Amino acid sequence: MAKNPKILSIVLAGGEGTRLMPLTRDRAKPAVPFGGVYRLIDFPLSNLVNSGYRQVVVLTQYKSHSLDRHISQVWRFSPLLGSYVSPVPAQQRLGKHWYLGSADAIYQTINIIEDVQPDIVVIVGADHVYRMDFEQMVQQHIESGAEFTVAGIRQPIEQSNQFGVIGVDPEHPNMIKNFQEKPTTTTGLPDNPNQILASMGNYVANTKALFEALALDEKAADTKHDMGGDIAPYFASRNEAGVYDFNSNEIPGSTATDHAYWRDVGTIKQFYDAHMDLIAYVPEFNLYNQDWPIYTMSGNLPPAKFVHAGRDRLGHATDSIVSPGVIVSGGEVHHSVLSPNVRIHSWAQIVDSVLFDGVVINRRARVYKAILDKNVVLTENSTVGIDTEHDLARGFTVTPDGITVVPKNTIVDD
Ligand code: ADQ
Repeated sequence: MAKNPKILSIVLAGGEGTRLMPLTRDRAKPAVPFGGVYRLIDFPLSNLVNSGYRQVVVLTQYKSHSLDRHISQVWRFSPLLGSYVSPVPAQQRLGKHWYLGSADAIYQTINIIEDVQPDIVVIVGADHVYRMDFEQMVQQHIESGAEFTVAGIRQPIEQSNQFGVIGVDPEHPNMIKNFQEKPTTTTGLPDNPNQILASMGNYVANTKALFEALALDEKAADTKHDMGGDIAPYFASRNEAGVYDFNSNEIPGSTATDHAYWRDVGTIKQFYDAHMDLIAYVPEFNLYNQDWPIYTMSGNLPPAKFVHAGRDRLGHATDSIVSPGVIVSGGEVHHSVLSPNVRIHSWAQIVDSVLFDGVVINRRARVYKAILDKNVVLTENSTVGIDTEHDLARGFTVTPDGITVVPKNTIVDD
């Protein structure tokens, strides 16, 4: 391996995100707004850029229009300086099919990787909220001699069917003995039977070995062409897979509270909870750590404004994140996330909720424990999340935990 290996990063951004419906009705999961001003893809891309990796291809596929637009508007680097983030849509390059799985998506992009000729490929998912210095993982990968390294994090054993489960070799704790994708039953870790070591879906691979694995996988009969389901187990079976412990990743400016924070936001409940983590008194995930910034661009917007519209109409927000372009005029907001251009009018109440761009809450309307997608309008006196039976009857999504989701552009009129 060269002293300064050439690194190409690949972001897998083609997932459908069916469990996030209706937020993924019109957009790819990585394009789902998060934390007021961001989209999910801003997290992996910020991590890559902060790690010093500026040659990035983003593999898109499903409803990728808003994702492509966001990448080209926000993440345009100077190709002159050798830095780029390029969206690569599925192209049916190697046959008349869309990408079958994440491994096939990379295989179909092989010509782009060959053009760059990297020594190492860093492959990351696009659906998680976290900070990570990939350079630390790459260093361990090189030192360990593994052909393929998987980032691992401890998770409760009950969730093993949602993750790739890593079995570590007790004699060589940096190497993977076996890898099972989303097993229905598994055993816990030797030092804690209630936990497993889960794959984070982030991989570092030597390019040559990866190409060989992908080419074999492409021809195999019994495969889902999936990085977690097929490629990671292939390297594990050859004793060539290493594991990188995410807990050892050091981020400048992080605190004991948000060290090694990582959330899969694949379901509405997880997505909602991760928002609540942002607004906790001591945030579980600190957006304000400028030593490892999360980048985005939310347009040329004026600052947020709070209007005292009358004696009992003191427009205010507490324990909340309020984005640029918002006006809270005579309404109350508590423990909520407001995205740009939201309007809250007199006597309205918003509690424990997440409002996307352009939402309008008219007078005396009330919102509790809800996610309102882009441009939702609540007419005067209407409610969301107050009566979940009524929400269901109106066709809104209500999770078993009582989170109501109102789809994009809905006019809520009781
Ligand atoms: P999942 O997230 O269930 O598990 P998958 O649906 O393949 O796996 O998604 C992984 C990433 O690839 C996501 O970012 C997704 O958007 C993207 N993706 C999926 N299909 C794609 C395609 N055809 N083209 C481009 N991108 C695609 C994975 C691993 C598990 C691991 C969890 C961690 O398989 O082993 O534990 O991530 O959340």
